[in-house]
Amino acid sequence: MSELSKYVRVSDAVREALEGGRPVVALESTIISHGMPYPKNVETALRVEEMVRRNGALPATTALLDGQIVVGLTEEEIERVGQAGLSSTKTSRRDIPIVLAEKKIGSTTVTGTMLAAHLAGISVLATGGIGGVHRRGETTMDISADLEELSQTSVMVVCSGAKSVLDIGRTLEYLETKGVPVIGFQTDRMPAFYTRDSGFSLAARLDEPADIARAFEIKRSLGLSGGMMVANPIPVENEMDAEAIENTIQEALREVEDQGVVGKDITPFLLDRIHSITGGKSLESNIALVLNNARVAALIAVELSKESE
Ligand code: PSU
Ligand code: MN
Repeated sequence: MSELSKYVRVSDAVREALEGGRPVVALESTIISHGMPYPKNVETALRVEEMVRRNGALPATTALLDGQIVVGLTEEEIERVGQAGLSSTKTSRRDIPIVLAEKKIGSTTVTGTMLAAHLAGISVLATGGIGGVHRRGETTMDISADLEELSQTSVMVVCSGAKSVLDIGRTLEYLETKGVPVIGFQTDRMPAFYTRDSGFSLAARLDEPADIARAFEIKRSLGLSGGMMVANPIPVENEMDAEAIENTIQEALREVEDQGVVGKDITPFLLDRIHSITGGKSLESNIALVLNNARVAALIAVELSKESE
């Protein structure tokens, strides 16, 4: 690990694992603060960490606390972020300096977590879904910073694609333009979070964690900048009905419009509305897919640690 800024704190366990070349998986915290209600969020975060451990890697949940980016939260710190919930600051790249200066609680988005992981020397990140180009993004220009971060920061993001609240076609176009590899894990189709197939096909598919690890290692070895997205579909038994989800999303999008929700509040608002409208059913699917992503991310991190031996 290179010399760390005093604004970054890496837990002892994570530092030792990285120094020993052992596998580590970074985990985001916006999903905890803004993606699920308390206390289900904390319970899920701890289950996700356990899933990473059970598959041979060390979890490193990240957040901004007391003026530092913390990589490898303790259970108490996860509880702190979970309790803070929506009163914590959803922290993307642009927010980091301000949240640190104000010593606020900041939960990291995929972007924030990629940055934190990269600073600490972690290569693999697990999450639920990434942000992307929003529907009507061609006029609103609402495009998640996650896409830009994937284009510049060398961290692999294991996710279940992007929610179809987004414009998945344009999200894929954007990633292609930015040179971000999008690899289907055991699938040829871009998943849409609650469903396994968004209707869009992927240019690349790899079936083995070792192959994905090798591709990442090759990209890094060649000095090709940016990250990589691994699209891991929701398990079949947890998949939701595509039409029901689409109707729910349409309803939630109308509410965004009616209530004038803008900027970074849009994604958490949509997530919350979808959970309410589906009566918590989508929350269960959400948890299932995150656990599955944590599992696959750990398997890849294990292979990656062999690659770089
Ligand atoms: N999509 C989800 N669940 C989430 C998020 C996105 O299905 O919790 C969170 C992630 O932290 C992601 C962020 O990085 O929202 C993207 O927010 P925005 O669209 O404002 O960039
Ligand atoms: Mn946005």
